[in-house]
Amino acid sequence: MAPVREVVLPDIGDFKDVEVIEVLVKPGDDVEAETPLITLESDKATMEVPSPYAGTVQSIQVKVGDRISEGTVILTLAERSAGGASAAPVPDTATRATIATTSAAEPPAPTPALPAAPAEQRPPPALPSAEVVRGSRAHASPSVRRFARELGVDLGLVTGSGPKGRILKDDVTAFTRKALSGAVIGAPAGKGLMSAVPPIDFSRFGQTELRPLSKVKRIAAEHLHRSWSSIPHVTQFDEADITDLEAFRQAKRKEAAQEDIKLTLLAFLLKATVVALKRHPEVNSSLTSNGEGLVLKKYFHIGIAVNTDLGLFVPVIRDVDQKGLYQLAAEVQALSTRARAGKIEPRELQGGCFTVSSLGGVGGTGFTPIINPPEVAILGVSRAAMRPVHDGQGFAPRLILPLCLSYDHRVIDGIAAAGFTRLLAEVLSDIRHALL
Ligand code: CAO
Repeated sequence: MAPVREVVLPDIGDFKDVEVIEVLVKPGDDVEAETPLITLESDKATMEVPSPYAGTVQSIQVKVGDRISEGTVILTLAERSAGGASAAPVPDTATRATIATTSAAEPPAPTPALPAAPAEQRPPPALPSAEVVRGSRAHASPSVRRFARELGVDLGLVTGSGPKGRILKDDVTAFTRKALSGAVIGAPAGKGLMSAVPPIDFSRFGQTELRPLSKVKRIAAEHLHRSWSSIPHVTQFDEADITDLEAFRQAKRKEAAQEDIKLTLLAFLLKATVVALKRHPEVNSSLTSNGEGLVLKKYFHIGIAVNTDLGLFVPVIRDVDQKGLYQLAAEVQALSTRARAGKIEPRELQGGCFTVSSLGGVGGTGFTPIINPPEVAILGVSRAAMRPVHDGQGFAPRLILPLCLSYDHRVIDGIAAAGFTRLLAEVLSDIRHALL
């Protein structure tokens, strides 16, 4: 007969009286070595206790809510040998479980590049999608994360009903049910979202050619769809008179060129954006996953939409507030060159607070960019053009830059958005505003 052994909680470091938040097995379950048995949660971490060997669970000695410490008996297990039948001898030391520690906030996975929506950086290697990134900040145990991953559920969209808002398995199940019934907007995207259009045989109407979408474009499509369908977007338009700024840029271009820097308008836009973000902190924020609060960011990392043959990438320029115009211009140049060569690192796509999408090099008078979640606003910039502007006495030719700010109306109200773009326009019209 297989020997029945007690599985006890091993040494888990400085933790004592740690709460059991999940019991993952029941009597009669066959488990393998390393199968998670229970989940513990302390102030600092969520930990799974795996089985020390294969066997059949006989009885369980702990329940959810219990507080346990090293040496507490968790359950009894009838040990199974490799052949499946009789028992292997148990080591003379007490049976030891090992601890797999998973911080409640796992390190974020590489962030997707979002254009006016996201596109994952990713030539060859497959990057995790935005839902994984968002979900990684959710409060959930490793087993619930696994469960959500299997179902393709973005934990960032699920409201937790457990203690301290923790997401339980039942919450994921309920969310999935709602999503399947169409009650959740922007939920489990995946293929479902993209297959809304019924297959049509276009060859009935004429000659066609099938061109597969790149991986970047496919992932971007999902992000765009999710952002567009789950965030109430409003776009605020404004114009900046950049005549003086352009004169200054032209005056500095040669000097910059001597340092191999192409001083384009984008560097000025980044700098001006920081001024506006500082005065409008809600624009530099993210909604908490339960939608009940705002995370205000005290750093200024700004993503720039870069068009490449693979699709759109949004590499992030860090600490824009601490950098000069030449350095910003050099970084824009370096990042866009690397993005186009497919050489952007995943970490360079992470951590953005706000995105600037400039179509100024191409043309157009305005567009409605799509927010790059978890950000709450994105600035679109179209091509500046000379226009006659009345100065009270007569018309004068002025260089006018169109600005388009799309914002999440749950977070930012219309007055704030208009204030943001107005301030941006003022700073760009007279860069001395940046000093105020
Ligand atoms: N108005 C007029 N001219 C502009 C301008 C504007 N708003 N913005 C840029 N230009 C000019 C530049 O100054 C440059 O001219 P000069 O050589 O005389 O200086 C020229 O247009 C080309 O600029 P650029 O686009 O190469 O450089 P940039 O720094 O302005 O932009 C980058 C860099 C990476 C943002 C840009 O190349 C790019 O990829 N833009 C596309 C982003 C995109 O697709 N967004 C849409 C997302 S929605 O799907």
